[in-house]
Amino acid sequence: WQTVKKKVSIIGVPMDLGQTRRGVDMGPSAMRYAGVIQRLESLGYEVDDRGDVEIGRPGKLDVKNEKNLKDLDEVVKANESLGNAVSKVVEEGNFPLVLGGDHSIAIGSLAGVANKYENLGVIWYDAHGDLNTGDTSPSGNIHGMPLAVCLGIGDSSLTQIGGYAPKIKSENIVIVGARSLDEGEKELIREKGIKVFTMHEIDRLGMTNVMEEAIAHVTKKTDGVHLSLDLDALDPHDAPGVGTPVIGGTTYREAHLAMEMLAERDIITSTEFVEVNPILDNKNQTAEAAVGLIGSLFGEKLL
Ligand code: 6HN
Ligand code: MN
Ligand code: MN
Ligand code: MN
Repeated sequence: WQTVKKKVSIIGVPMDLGQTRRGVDMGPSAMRYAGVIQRLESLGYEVDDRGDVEIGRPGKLDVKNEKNLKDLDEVVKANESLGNAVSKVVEEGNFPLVLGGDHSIAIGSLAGVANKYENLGVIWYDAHGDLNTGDTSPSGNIHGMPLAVCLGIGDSSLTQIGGYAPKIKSENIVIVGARSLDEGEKELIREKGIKVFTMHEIDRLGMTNVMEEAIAHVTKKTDGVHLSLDLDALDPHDAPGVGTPVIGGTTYREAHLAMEMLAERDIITSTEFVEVNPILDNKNQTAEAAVGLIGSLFGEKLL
């Protein structure tokens, strides 16, 4: 009964230089080990695993430069190659599924997809806004900056990855699950009028209404939607293997509901699952949660 579906191309990005907790480079392996390929194949997809993007090793770990951008050169280089790899997948008509790696890799994913659409929408499912720049970041960690970078805000070596900027417009973004925002990020959200569903709205309205509104928002003026899913959006109880856990997150079930609603509406045209850190995990629980969510996003149903 299975119908012919789009081919899914997997790209692993063992990137850990966008932050300072080692181990997130093992995220792609952990999700492969948790059966991501078999999961998609069992849903009737043809899966083509393109292996991993090469990540440079810095001479000294966590080098912070005068720009407050740690390991900038390596992060730029890796995201340029990721952008090229993703761009190729889209040109071949396949669906890009990017496995991270820390969230700095969203810069490369979006560089590879955004110029294939007139107006790309983005759902940023995350505890954080990832809207810092070197000027506002408390950490200098580039994984806290990719959404700003894709809006064209930040150091030009980052915003110009893929050779164009900006990748997306602020009106086509929705952040879901936020509960930790730095001052500069709050200012940017207000200034740009970025739509944010914090945990408060999720508690108050329920995930069903939040996702209805989020989907309406990102589909209004767009011709494609990228889902950037940071596992730390889930509560640390359900996803302990992440580098920057924040208490009070969405439950395992709420996250599945969100994915199931996206599958029903069939709006997602590319995605990445990031921040799985097996060293901080509990018996691969977080990678398994990620693979379960990927299953739901690709249409898995119990009956
Ligand atoms: N992430 N806002 C903090 C920072 O250092 O900029 C945390 C960022 C976390 C980023 O989880 O992808
Ligand atoms: Mn993030
Ligand atoms: Mn996060
Ligand atoms: Mn499910």
